[in-house]
Amino acid sequence: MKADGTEEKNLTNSPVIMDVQPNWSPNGAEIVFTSDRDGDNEIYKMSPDGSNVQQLTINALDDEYPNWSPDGRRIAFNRERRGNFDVYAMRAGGGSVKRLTFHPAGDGLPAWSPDGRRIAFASDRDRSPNVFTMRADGRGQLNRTNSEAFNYAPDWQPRRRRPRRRRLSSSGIARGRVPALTLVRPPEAVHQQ
Ligand SMILES: [Ca+2]
Ligand SMILES: [Ca+2]
Repeated sequence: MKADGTEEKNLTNSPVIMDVQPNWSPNGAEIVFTSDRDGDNEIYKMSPDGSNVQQLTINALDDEYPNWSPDGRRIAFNRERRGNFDVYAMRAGGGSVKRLTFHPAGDGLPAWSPDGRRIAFASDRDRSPNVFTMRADGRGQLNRTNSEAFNYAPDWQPRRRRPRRRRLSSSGIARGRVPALTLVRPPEAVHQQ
């Protein structure tokens, strides 16, 4: 649909199966999304008009919450294996899947930083859900919110041409040397273990 909410169009035309979590490619040419059309959640992509649907993951595990890297080359997502959610990334065309988190707690809802060098994600490894960041290769995982309150579903503030300040700006989020993180998704988006 248009940005103002008009001209809504069903792109996937699937009455029973669930197609959710759409995320645009940086160049606007494709949309990646999650669907359970083959029996469990997989990552797919398609053209903005709904054509050219391509399946990117094929397995018996739940693959969800795809998020496109700013350079368009990788897609981060979370995968559940035996009740353990972790963040993975793969090539935008599928394949070259790399696991980025290995903690037994729930790790998911990845979001690339605008410069593509870091990935924010939610994890409940410190008891309650918090927003973490890591480098794109999975190293350097840091708890950014460090709170007993629920913090999840991170997103990054888009880069401005002339940023006045480079800090985390959302309320309740620690300040650091990374662009602003905001919390955008509702509580039910977090997987309960
Ligand atoms: Ca799957
Ligand atoms: Ca995990």
